Parts: sequence; C-alpha cells; structure tokens
Amino acid sequence: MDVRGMGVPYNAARAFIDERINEGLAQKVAIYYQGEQVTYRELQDRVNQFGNALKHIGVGIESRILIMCLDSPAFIVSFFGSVKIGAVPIPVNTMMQPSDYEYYLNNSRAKVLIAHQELWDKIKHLRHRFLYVKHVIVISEDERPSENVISYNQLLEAASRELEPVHTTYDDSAFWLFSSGSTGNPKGVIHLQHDMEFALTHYAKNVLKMNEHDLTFSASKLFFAYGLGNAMYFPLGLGASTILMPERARPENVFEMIETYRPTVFFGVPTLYGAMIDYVQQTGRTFDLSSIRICVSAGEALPSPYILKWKDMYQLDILDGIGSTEALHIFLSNRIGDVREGSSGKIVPGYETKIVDELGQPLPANEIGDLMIKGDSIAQGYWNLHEECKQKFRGEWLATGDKYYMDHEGYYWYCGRSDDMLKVGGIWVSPTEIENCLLEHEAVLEVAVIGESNEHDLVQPKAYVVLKKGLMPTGEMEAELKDFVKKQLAPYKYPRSVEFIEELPKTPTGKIQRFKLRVG
Ligand code: 3UK
Repeated sequence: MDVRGMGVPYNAARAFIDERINEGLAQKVAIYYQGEQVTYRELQDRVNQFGNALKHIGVGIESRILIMCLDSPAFIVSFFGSVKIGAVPIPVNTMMQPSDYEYYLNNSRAKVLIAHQELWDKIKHLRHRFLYVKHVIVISEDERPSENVISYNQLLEAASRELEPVHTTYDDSAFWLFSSGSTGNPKGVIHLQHDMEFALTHYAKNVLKMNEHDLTFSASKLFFAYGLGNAMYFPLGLGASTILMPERARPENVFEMIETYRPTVFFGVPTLYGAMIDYVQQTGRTFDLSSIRICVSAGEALPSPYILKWKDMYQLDILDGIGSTEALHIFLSNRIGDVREGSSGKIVPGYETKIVDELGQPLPANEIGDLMIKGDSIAQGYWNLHEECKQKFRGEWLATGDKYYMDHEGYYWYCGRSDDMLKVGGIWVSPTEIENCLLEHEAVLEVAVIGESNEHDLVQPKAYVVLKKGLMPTGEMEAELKDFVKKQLAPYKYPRSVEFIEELPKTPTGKIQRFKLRVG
C-alpha cells in the first residue's frame, strides 16, 4: 500500500524531456522551427526556466495555464514547463473569436495566460472580463514590454536552468484540451499524466513504427489532440525530431515545408489531402515527397479516391485512423502494408472496442451500431459537466458518438456521427456512404449530405456540393449527380435534391458541420 497516500510517482515532463538527456540525446535537434534548431538540451533548459519562472510568479501544482500559441518551440516549452511543476496547461485553438477565449479562461479558471503577441492583441480589450487571470505572458520579438504583461523572453532569461519535477503521479491531471463538439459549449477534457505515453506506445510505436530516426511534420496544429501527438509527444517521446510551422496549412506552404525539411512522417486531414491533390492537378507543379515513408490522415473519414490518387502521384499510402480528444489519439487505424481504402482499419492493439445497439447490447459483424472504446489514454472526464460525463464516460468504456460496423475480417467502416445518421424509408442510411460515392464523380470537390424532410414529412437525403474550380452548377449537373449515385448505390439512397454551394461550413479543425446545413 502507498502509505503516504501520494501514489506512484510519474511526471510526463521527466518522461518526455529529461529522459532523452539521460539517454545521451542532449545534442540532438528536437525541434526545427523557421531558421532555428532547438536541441534536446536547449529544450530542457527552456522547460526548466519556464517552470522556475512560473514558480517565481507564484504559480504551482494544479494551477491552470491557458496556452494561446502558434506552433513554435514556445508552445512546447510552456506545455512541459507547466507539467514539470504540476501546473496544468490548456492549449487552445488559435483561430477563435475573442469571446471564445473569455469562455476558455473563465471556464477553466486559468491563472496564467500565455499568448503570442498577435493573438494577445486580439483579446486584450477584454482583459477586465477574464475573472481569474493573474498574469499574462506574451511572446514577442519586440523586447519593449507592453503594458501589464510579462515578456516571455525576459521571464526565461531571468530564471534558473535547474529544476526537478514536482511529485506528481500517474493519475494526476497533466493537461486539458477543449472539445468543441457539434453543438453546445466547449468541454474541458481532463487528461492525466500517463495518457500521452499510452498513445505513444500503442499507436506511434506499434502502428506507425516510429523511432528516433523519424522526423515528423504535422499540418494539423499542436492545439488539436491529433497535432499534439504528431508534432510534440510522439517525436519527443522517441528521441526523434519535429518540424513546426506557425502558419495555417495550405497546399503551397505544406509542399514547401516538405521539400525544405524532408520529413519521414507526414500528418494531415482529408480536406488538406484533397486540396493538395487539386493544387497539383490545377498548377501542374511537381513536388519531391521522397523523404516521406508514411502519410497519416485523421479528423474525418478519408475518401478512398484521395488514397488512390495520392498513391498514384507519390507511391505513398495514407493511413486513415480515427481518434478523438477524449481518447487523446488514434484507436482504430489502417496499417503499413495493410490499407483498406474507405475503412478506418483495425483496432490499435492496447484498445478494445464494441459496437452496440440502442440498449447497449453488442452487435454481430456487419451490423451498424454505436462504437464504444476502452483504453488507458481515455480522459478522466469533462471539467464541471457531470451530466455530459455520464453520457460519454461509461465506466471503462467511452461512447464515441460514431456509427460503425466491423466486417468479418475485423476492418471497421465508418457510417457517420450518431446524430447525423438518416432514416430513409425506415432504413438507416449513412450520409458518409453517399458522400463517398459523390466524391468519386470527377466534378465534385467536396460534399456534405444531410436529411431533409419532404412535403410528407419524410426524411430524404440532400447533398450540398462544392464543384471543382471552373465548373458551373447547372440543372444537367444536378441530374447527372443524382443518376451517378443511383447507379452505384442502392437506388433509394440517391440524393433527392442537390444544392451547389461555394464552401461547406467547417470547424477550425476542418470537420464539416452538417448541423449548420440542417438549420440553414
Ligand atoms: C471524427 C473521424 C471518421 C469522429 C482526433 C486523431 O478528430 C479528432 O478528435 P476530435 O475530438 O473529433 C473526434 C471525432 O471526429 N473522426 C476523427 N477521425 C476520423 N471519423 N474517420 C476518421 N478517421 O466523429 C470522432 O468521434 O476533434 C483525430 C487523433 C486525435 C484526435 N483528437
């Protein structure tokens, strides 16, 4: 028994940074960022300085620190500097509106906000509404201190490079992420000290076969649970290296980064792969992706036409995998050398799944139901949301909110969010299936399918279509698309109406917001 009641000691900053120094990697480059190269030793120094500086301004164990940072070394330093002293970093999306930050700060009761200057400038007029913030730390090239804020650079310079981690345990809170969900307020998802290591071991090592020789580049940002693993704790946990890009990912700058830094593993989302393929086709430009050994996609189901075109263009597989903020990272995934186009692949060993009916009873293979998962990277719960916790965290099981079926060979096939499924003529229809079919049509760039009630109050599929550049929406095109689906799928699934739009409503992380189309 742990008589002192202090639990098994574990601190993620020790495991992800200090251990690399003990392994002799002090001189190795951990982070490539613009012109800069940050070695593991320099990273450890800065992490220690940041932790000491926080202590110096009176911040310690269990205090929350909101991180409003672009992808940069400062993001990683603030994250692990906080974790090392037991404070709890909360990285947030950098593309939100000022009132969203007011919500994050007041909901989390963060005592410290750390922000890049240009992001702070957007919200500083609201400072009087940040009820719990005592200190604002600003990262800026400009050394003149702004009013009432602390300069990140000066703070670091003044602090000692020696810091022992505070006593935390496997089960202490380590960090939070906000999950926006499709409706309602964002929920603070509480992750524990041991969660990152679980995802590292079971997904990065076992599925991606990552090791210290890898160099990762993630187009998805660090504030997203996906990017946090891809570009921070996977490479650091393995003694590998990461490339950080502060700008928003577009086909042009992503291709440029790949050619310049030559990563071995690349992480993106389906929309980006689609845009990159389209960019190459439109411009006729060629790019050298020969450094890459594997590409990963997550965030949304990856349409099979993208996988096939990418393979054709670059002889590279894209591994589609599904993860979530609550699960921390990917728990179902395709494998190197074993890609089933259009499926989410198989269970990542270390996780367990079941697909259940409305009563929670497990369903046999090939039947669509609600996907539940189990595994030790699953969050402890949501902050201050007891009812939502009960719905989502069911003992050992996490209710993903996704509809899936598993085939006889153990591959999982995504059928849509539980709340997006359509019942057409009494039969469940997956919007994803219709979308994937339409995406195979050469005129279609992006598509979202929702249910629309007709004059008899019956639900019928409706498709919102974004056409490829230069194509005109016409009546003939509409008829052709309907016909196209009718020929490929069971005829009752064809979209009864097609609406052409310029752009689909999306979350800042690139997920289509079907609920917005439903109300609109
Ligand atoms: C959907 C997918 C089909 C699905 C995430 C990788 O996306 C991530 O986390 P979020 O909390 O969203 C979770 C929800 O997104 N989804 C994600 N990936 C796929 N649907 N195929 C996929 N490959 O509805 C899921 O419940 O933003 C992804 C790693 C960490 C993550 N947090």
